Amino acid sequence: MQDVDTETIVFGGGCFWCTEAVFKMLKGVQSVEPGYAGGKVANPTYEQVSGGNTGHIEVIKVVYNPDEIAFEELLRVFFSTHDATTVDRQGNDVGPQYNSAIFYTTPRQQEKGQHYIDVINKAGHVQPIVTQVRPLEAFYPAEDYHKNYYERNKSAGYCQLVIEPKIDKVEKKFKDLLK
Ligand code: MHO
Repeated sequence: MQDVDTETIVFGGGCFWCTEAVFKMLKGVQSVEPGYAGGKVANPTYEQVSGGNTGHIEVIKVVYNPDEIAFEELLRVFFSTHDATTVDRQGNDVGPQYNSAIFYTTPRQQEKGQHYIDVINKAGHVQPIVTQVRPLEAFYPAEDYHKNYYERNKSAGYCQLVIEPKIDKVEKKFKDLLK
């Protein structure tokens, strides 16, 4: 099957084990791949990125069919499942690799992403959203052992404490978007 109808978006929303697990649940999402983006170092390793000096952010590359799931719906799930108000951290995970970011691949995604943030920030009900909206320059896939991490390690402490609550939230809040 040719992928003529799909679009790609790259999201940074904290640890990519979490974001991968969440976005794999959604209908219209054809693939989710953890990796690194936003920095200057080519083909970085997890250890390099964890060191905090590569400029890279832990991200997922999401390939979706916009006829089955709207970009706005992906944005709703994205902003509901991570804290977009903290710089250089996501919960207990601290470092620039945990920054919130949208790496767009189309002008429409840029516009919709920025608009979504502007609306929330203008309403002023929460701390300002600090999500970076940037063009995707390069995506570097993560090492194989990061792929399907949640599926393969459900009993690990991090998965139970940090990832499972996000999964539960999506199951309840976004029933209509599930596979
Ligand atoms: N604090 C977590 C983060 C993992 S994530 C892929 C850990 O080091 O286990 O950044």
